Amino acid sequence: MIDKFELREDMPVIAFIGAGSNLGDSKGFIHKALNELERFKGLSLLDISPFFRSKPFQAVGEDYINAVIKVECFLNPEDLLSVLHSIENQNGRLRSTLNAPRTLDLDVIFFGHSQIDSPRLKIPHPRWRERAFVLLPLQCIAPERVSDEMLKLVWGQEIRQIK
Ligand code: PH2
Ligand code: MG
Ligand code: MG
Repeated sequence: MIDKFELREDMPVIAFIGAGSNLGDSKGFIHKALNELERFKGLSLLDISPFFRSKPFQAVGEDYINAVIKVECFLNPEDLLSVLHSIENQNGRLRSTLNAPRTLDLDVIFFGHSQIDSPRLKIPHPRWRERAFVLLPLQCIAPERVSDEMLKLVWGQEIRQIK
């Protein structure tokens, strides 16, 4: 798949990816995503947060497992999104209704400090500040991106670190 993409080896960008799953072997799907990301030539895995378990937020189904992944990215953001979609698809992701339970969801939270607002991609992720399942894992690997003020606003969302 990498053949389609132009690598920008001169200008890698640090990106953060939110991973979530609430269907099937959730931890297994996130581990598989990490393996896929690691093998991918246009990305290097820099860090992974602990895993967190949380109640579905504005969604239904089983509890979610969530984590945030830090990568060095040699792709443009649109291509990164395509890579994430293909990893989701390989892991049985079906797209039925909005926020339906899913085997694997990989969202770009940040792409460096870029702000992108295209029909296909919005970066930073439009709802990252509203979600304890993004803020708590992110704080573990990028504390400079998360303030106490932000954490106060998600206080009350049911979430706990599991590993
Ligand atoms: N993802 C959603 C909607 N709600 N809730 C939790 N706890 N974790 C998620 O990853 C999540 C969610 C849409 O992508
Ligand atoms: Mg999502
Ligand atoms: Mg998504």
